[in-house]
Amino acid sequence: MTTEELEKKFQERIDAEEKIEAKDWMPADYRKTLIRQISQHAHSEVVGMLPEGNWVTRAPNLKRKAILLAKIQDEAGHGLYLYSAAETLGVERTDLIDDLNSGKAKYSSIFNYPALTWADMGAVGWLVDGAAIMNQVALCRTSYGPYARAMVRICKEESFHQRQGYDILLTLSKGNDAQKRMCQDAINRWWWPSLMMFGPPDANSPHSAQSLKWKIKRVSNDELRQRFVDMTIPQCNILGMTLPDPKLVWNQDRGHHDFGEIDWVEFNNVLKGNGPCNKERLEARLNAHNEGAWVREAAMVHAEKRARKIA
Ligand code: BYC
Repeated sequence: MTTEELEKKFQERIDAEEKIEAKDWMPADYRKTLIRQISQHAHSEVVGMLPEGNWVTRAPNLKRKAILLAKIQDEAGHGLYLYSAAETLGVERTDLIDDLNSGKAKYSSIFNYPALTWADMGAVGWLVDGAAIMNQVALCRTSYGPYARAMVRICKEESFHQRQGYDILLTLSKGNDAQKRMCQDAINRWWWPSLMMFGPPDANSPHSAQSLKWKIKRVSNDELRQRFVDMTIPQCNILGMTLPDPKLVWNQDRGHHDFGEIDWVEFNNVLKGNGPCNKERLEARLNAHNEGAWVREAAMVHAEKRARKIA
């Protein structure tokens, strides 16, 4: 078959909602796009542990600490499923991790913002995990089988993460004046960066059209963002808090909430490495990688010994 014929057959399989599996023929750009997206996603999970890790020793009680630890461990697990999914496409995990550590690879913009107070653990869980779930539930139906299957489990765990974040904020919102202020302040700081997580507007998203055609992405950046805004407002009302956007208003004609303009200059700056915590995050990743070298070496020696025993 010619490449054109193979591409046509491939698109027919996609249109028929068939899952593409690791050994199936796929266009080179489909593979490349998946490796890019899945590895960026894996890096986001791993870097996402850092702002929360910062609060483990300062959680207000043992129960909150145990829950936060479990959440952070889940994020590490998500990174591992996703690196495994990427490896099915013929890349080496070590190369992907090298790209993260050298600053070559992207990870979600959101993790370049600081977690300043305990309320940030609530806002991250509620808003950041909430935005992540909105995006990831759609990805459970992505056309690449190994990615779609990884997403199913990740989404189940993310739902618990969002609930724990909301629970932190609900407690603070019923607390004293200082706790209420802390709650509102965290929401104010995380709201706009959470909306940026969905990526640039559809009109400025270079990858969207092809990714939607290949059903790598199932819903556009703007549509997911809108769904997130609509979902979040009633939850915010229950908290008795406000969102930092004077333009947020229900639009009867559209059947959705209108909202203000996102600061895309800020977003692009964060992507270029100039966000408040970009340098700190990369340094922390690099240190963790270097300090963990002995664990990787020990695991390799153990695996080799086992392999020799079995042989
Ligand atoms: N941050 O054409 P576009 C989580 C980049 S957190 C950084 O729309 P695409 C977690 C994009 O990569 C969430 N970069 O791209 C939660 C591209 O750059 P390159 C992680 C961004 O790929 C709590 C360029 O901008 N989730 O899991 O079609 C705790 C043009 O964009 C961002 C995922 O990664 C951003 N926010 O759509 C712990 C979900 N937005 O590659 C962890 C999977 C855009 O050309 N990924 N860019 O240099 C996706 O669904 C899609 O990749 C995106 C972007 C919607 C993010």
